[in-house]
Amino acid sequence: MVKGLIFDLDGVIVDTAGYHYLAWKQLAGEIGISIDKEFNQSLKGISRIESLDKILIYGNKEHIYSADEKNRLAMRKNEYYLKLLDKISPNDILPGVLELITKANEYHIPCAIASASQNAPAILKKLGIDNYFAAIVDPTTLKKGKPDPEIFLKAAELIHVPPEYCIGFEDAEAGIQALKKSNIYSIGIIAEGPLPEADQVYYSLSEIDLNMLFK
Ligand code: B16
Ligand code: MG
Repeated sequence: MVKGLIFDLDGVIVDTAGYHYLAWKQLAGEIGISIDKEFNQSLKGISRIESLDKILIYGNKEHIYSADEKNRLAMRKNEYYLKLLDKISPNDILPGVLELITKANEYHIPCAIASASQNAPAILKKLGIDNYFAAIVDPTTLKKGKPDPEIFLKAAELIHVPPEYCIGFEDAEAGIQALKKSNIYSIGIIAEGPLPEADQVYYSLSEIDLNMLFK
């Protein structure tokens, strides 16, 4: 029986991956590293600083910057990203999201956000759906990112629902692995690559039969 829903943000509720890519591409270009869309796939679902580390390793520049310099680079990328995010509006909510969270609210099933993004509260506000969520995990409070289960276990705790009564929605492999380790039933939303470890997969949340889900 479903008693709580836990959502990843980027790739599940809104497609911000393209904006992350453009912002990283600009930053990486400025420090002499060229990244492409295929490489960007490996940044999905992982934190800002881990993404920067991966880019530096990819460009053989992992030993050049101090921790402070890396923080400044990550902040600069976030400024580029926030500028791009200016454009987002409720029209960018991915298909099926509104129907799902509306129905969940009707049934008094709490919804939570388990996103690696520190920008999640601002993005949900811009999309006009922040009120649908009973909890948003603050990723800065976590010891480990996905694929560690911590973020999903925290989300379940915040909505007071045992993990085994939750369903988690994810578009990244690391997120599906985190759900598995949390003992949360996983629904994978496929953007590009397959998600073989997910319990169920869809191309869009709009394909889900809500009557079946809440049965
Ligand atoms: P920020 P998700 C993740 O969102 C993105 O997929 C990932 O590419 C990004 O690096 C991460 O958020 C951190 O985002 O820089 O905004 O804090 O998929 O976990 O919702
Ligand atoms: Mg995601």
